[in-house]
Amino acid sequence: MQIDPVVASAKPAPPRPPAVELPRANRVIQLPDFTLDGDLTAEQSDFFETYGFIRFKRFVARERAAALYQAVLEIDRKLVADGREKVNGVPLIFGTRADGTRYVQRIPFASLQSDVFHSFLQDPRFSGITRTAGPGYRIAEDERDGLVINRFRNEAGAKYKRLGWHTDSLRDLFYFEKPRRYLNVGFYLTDSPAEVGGLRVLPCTHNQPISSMLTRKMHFLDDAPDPDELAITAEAGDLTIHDGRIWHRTALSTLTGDASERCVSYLPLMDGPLKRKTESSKMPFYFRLKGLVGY
Ligand SMILES: O=C(O)CCC(=O)C(=O)O
Ligand SMILES: [Fe+2]
Repeated sequence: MQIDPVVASAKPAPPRPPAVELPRANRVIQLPDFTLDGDLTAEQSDFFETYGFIRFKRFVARERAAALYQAVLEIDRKLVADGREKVNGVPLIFGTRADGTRYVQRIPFASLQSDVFHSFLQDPRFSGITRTAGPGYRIAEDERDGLVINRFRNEAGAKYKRLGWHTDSLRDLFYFEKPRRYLNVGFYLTDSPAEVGGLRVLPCTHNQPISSMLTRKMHFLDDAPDPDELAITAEAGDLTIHDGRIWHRTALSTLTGDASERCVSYLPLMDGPLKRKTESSKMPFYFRLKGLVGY
């Protein structure tokens, strides 16, 4: 039978499959659109304690996130202009543009370098999150790596494109401390749809024994998608919290160049002994491990 071309083209177009398919866990675990007004509600705390992560929509308006992103670019320009290689002993990770100029892909201690970020941390809702973390927790602005800004990009000169599976608590061992609960508060400066790769977590693994925290996967070397992983997508202005003991990775963007940039800051909330970093602090051993796997 001959198909009349006019009739054929009048048919509704079949629904377009999403550019990037989300992992199957995303079809089972719906990420609720929580918002954070003061302290976490009982429902929000339950979600966080159950899964080991939580996402809050519109922690700040897109415009504020865009202004904070401009502050990132300012910190970047200053670090490059000053020829800095480290901040408080923590190495910077650089990418190289096609014209040979450098940009910083991992900026530690950002709030010590920028009033804009320091004031951002004075938002009373951060104290609410700190209270949720537990008594004695504090915002670690000058400990470990302080407020870290990551700029993942997928392009030829980029050094920081993705991250293999890891737990953040492994760091504790390199500081000769028993891994304990510490929370990583993520703030999204740019949009993070599935296309730009982004955070993949293994829900509930924050409740694992230390043995599986160490050995479930090869830290940073294993980059393979896990059948049980969940993708955390977000928009500029959203905020996430994940437990440092949860297994997670950063997936490579399917886009390239500027469209692939995913800029997320991480703020550690810690308790325990206070070990302030200064310009005379030594490079943490942890970075040798990262260096070995090419970051
Ligand atoms: O890409 C992310 O959101 C997570 C980055 C991360 O896991 C890390 O810097 O330790
Ligand atoms: Fe991490």
